[in-house]
Amino acid sequence: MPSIKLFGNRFSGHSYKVALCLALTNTPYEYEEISLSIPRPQRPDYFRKNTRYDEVPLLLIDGEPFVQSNAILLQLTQQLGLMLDETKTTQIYEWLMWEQSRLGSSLPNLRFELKFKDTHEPAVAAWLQNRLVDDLGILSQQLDKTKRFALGDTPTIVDCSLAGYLYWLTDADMDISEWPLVAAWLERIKQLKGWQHPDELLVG
Ligand SMILES: N[C@@H](CCC(=O)N[C@@H](CS)C(=O)NCC(=O)O)C(=O)O
Repeated sequence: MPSIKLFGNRFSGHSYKVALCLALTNTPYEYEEISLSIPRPQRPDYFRKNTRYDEVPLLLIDGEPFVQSNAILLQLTQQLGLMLDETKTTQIYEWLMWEQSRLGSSLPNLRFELKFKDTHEPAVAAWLQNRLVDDLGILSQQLDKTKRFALGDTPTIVDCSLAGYLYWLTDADMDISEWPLVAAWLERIKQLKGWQHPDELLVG
């Protein structure tokens, strides 16, 4: 097994996606918290020199750097065989792209707006909330078809990606019970061996 090191942050669902994949596959890794309250230029040199975008997550596999959460998940499945499902490659790419442009954008930004910013922009929050409602509708439709996990009977990296921020939905002032299929799917992921809530998994 190669040496794996994850740099993340406890408030980052993008970091959680990667940590969740490693946890669900019982893959040993080292974790280091990067404080995002420190200005970017002052973050540790060994972190900055490996991140093109100055963002977490960063994953080192035998010292080789990988960035962008969904690209990291693809690397974990392709290079290390974690949660591998070669029959679903096209759908995996499709849903990872959708996640980045929709759910992985609307929810973290709404959460940031409502939980972390000192002053709120009601119009921005309303716009993000509308998008998030649409996104949870799309995810519900998919789960209605597949019944158990995002792409079928077994979990894939797509489940890790889509679930990235959803255990924090209350931070965005939304109630998961309004999307029962999504709530049941999150509960199903929760029952998988190795699952931990992001507040526990990302403590560093
Ligand atoms: N598209 C990126 C987004 C990563 C991202 O937005 N990371 C945030 C934390 S969740 C970050 O590191 N921001 C840098 C900062 O706050 O200075 C991914 O999926 O990895």
